[in-house]
Amino acid sequence: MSIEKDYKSLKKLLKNHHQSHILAFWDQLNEGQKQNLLAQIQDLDFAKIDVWIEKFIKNYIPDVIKTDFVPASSYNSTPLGPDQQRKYAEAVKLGRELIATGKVAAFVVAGGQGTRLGFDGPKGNFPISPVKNKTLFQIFAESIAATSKKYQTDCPWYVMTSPLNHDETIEIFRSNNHYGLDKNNVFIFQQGTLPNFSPDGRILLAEKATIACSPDGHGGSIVALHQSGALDDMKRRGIEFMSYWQVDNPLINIFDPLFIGLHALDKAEMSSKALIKAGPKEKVGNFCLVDGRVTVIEYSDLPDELAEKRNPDGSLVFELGSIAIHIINRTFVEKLNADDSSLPLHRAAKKILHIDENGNTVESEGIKLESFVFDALPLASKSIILQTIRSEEFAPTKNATGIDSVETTRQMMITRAANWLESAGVTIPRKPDGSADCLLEIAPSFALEKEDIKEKLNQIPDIKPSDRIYIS
Ligand code: UD2
Repeated sequence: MSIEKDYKSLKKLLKNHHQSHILAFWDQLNEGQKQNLLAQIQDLDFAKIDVWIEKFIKNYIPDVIKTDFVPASSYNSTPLGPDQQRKYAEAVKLGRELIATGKVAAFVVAGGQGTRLGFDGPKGNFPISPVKNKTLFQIFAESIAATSKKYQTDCPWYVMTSPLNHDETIEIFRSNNHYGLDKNNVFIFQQGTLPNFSPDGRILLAEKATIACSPDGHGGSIVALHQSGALDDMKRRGIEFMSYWQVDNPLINIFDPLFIGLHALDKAEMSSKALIKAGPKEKVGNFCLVDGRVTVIEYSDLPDELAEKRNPDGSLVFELGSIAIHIINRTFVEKLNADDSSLPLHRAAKKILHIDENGNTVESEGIKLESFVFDALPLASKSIILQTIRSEEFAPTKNATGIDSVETTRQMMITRAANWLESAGVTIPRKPDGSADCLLEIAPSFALEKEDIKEKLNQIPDIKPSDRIYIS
């Protein structure tokens, strides 16, 4: 069909859906721009968009949180009693076997915008390590390489990007020689996007020939894993489990035999790690049981009186926080795609850059829609939760300063390194407040867990106050 014919039919379609303004600048566009804009319009699913506009914009009523939910139960970070001790030991053995036989892949979601950090470019390229200034991607890559070496296997790595940062991410991996990994074992793929809306339900334009879109949330990974061919690639390699984490957390223990083993022993389809929340309103999801199914209720959706509710011993009733670390079965994601079980959308009112009716760029409040991967948990036939220890595994870099910032993450990396060394018998100089009086960094190739240090004590130098020490 010619451009003009397409234009006419799409103009009619847009009129029927009250979105005619998308073609307002048509006469000012060159041929390439016209084709490009028509292709974007053709990609939009107006039947769904009409429903979203009704549900999330015109008649928006915040989801009523069901009152009949209770806190979810979990495995403790260390076994409670001899039976559990035996089970944990069995799980670790099984987890190690699954890693060694190439059944587990690494999967990081890195498609977000990272607006809060104020860093230009993919967040994975943010330099974070306290001594060597390694980037998040490099730390993950070195952990994956060290695991592959330890277990004498190839651990493939799947990296989800979005159209916002895909090309840059590819270039970062290429120019860093895939951080020494075999590039055939690194699969970088893009998630989808959803259009942005004005508060009165119009689809916004980013430019005269470009519809304003945002990544469709980390829940978009379920469909993107399928559409990108990542699931097929996993199947071909014999991968059964994905170890899922977020790009902002350098303390992640990507291949944790205990977590993988418990998940597999309990025949779960999607499982989670949790930590005890630092306070009632910590910005992490809350693990609950809704109709008997493990469900995450986001911090912003948990009513204050429930968030503050305490047990007689003073602990929070909803104390289990979600830190977005999961084991997900490949077959579970295949099933969700085969059944077309799309995850629910969530609405976020945010400042959005777009052009106004005169073609001028403006920033104003609009509506973004996204899905969350944890909404797949209630769809899993079985889901377990394993508690972990904050100082061991969770230090998200979300903000430039303050809570969950570059500074707190670096400090937690030093603290963990100091704790690991000290538990192996190394003397760490400490400040009066108990924090390490030195900058420390342990390369993943040296130790993936604290037990790895004991065998290498002779390679560790004396550590004096104010030292900067990199142990590799
Ligand atoms: C997320 C969780 C929160 C808690 C916290 C732990 C949500 C809604 N909340 O909060 O419960 O677990 O993390 O740190 O998830 N991403 C994509 N594509 C997207 C959007 C995000 O790949 O379209 C990635 C992003 O690159 C990052 C991760 O998802 O790795 C989390 O995104 P975030 O920083 O926006 O999540 P946050 O802090 O709201």
